[in-house]
Amino acid sequence: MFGFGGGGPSKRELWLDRPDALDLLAKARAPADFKVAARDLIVDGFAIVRRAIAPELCQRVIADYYRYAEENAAYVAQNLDEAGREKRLVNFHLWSEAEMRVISDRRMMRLLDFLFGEKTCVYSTLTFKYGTQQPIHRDTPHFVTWPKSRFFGVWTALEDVHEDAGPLMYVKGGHRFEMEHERDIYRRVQENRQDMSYQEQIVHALDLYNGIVIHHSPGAGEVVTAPINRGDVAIWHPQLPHGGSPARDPSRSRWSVVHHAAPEAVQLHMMEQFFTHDGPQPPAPRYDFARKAHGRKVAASGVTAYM
Ligand SMILES: O=C(O)CCC(=O)C(=O)O
Repeated sequence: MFGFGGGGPSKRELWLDRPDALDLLAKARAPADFKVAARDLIVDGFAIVRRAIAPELCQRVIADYYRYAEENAAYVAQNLDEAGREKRLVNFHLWSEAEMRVISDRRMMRLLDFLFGEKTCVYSTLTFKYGTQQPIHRDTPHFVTWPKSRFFGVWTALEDVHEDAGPLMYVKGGHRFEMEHERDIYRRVQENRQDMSYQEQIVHALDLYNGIVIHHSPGAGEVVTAPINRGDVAIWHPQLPHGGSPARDPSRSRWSVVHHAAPEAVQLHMMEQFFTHDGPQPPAPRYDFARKAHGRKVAASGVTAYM
């Protein structure tokens, strides 16, 4: 594995988040393009690796999706949004060998190993036929780890992203702003909303958290859209505010797959733990690994389904 030699950073923190991250990077042993990606993540919270995935493989994922849709026509018809477009498909890599290949690409995985400083596994995926138009948000509540920030969103364009299709957007450098601690937000909800059930309180805490991210984002950095073409892979820091920009033409496709990447030694936890779990020790493990794909462990953490 590429890295830092004997005196490298400890695994207690993401080395990219250390105040001396750029010095560490200068000393690291890694290919030049890995270092560029690491630098962009340190400074901007966002990096693009151009032409990382072969165009033919991207096309095979789309062809697999059409085969899936044909074989599951009734299920697809039940999962359309108000505009009649398919919703996002979770864990399509468990159905499509081509998608599994995209997300476990050998070189991208080695880059992620370098960024985490430890071996990366395959966790879960979302496959999008259309732009998400999702408001600016941080992913941390949905993919929380102990130690913190052991997560990257890894987004592959399966086709060239047209500017009218709602390109990915993000707040440049926005991964650095501090906000009220999540357990303080939850405590406030517990105190003030005793009329709510536990689940409602968690969802309300998430709404407040997302509101704070949206409120702080404009002052934290420039909001930019990323020009991304087929086979390019974008990686974002877990704390980076990002989303899908509004689509001028929502009927235009924007084929893409996002892989939620974590080290195999660290479990990804969900928003209940994010708001309620205290202390340095992680909660009990949630999932096991069912198999390996291209030398990488694959989490047994769900099924292929629309969401
Ligand atoms: O693909 C997009 O438009 C946004 C995706 C996103 O925000 C996410 O997966 O967290």
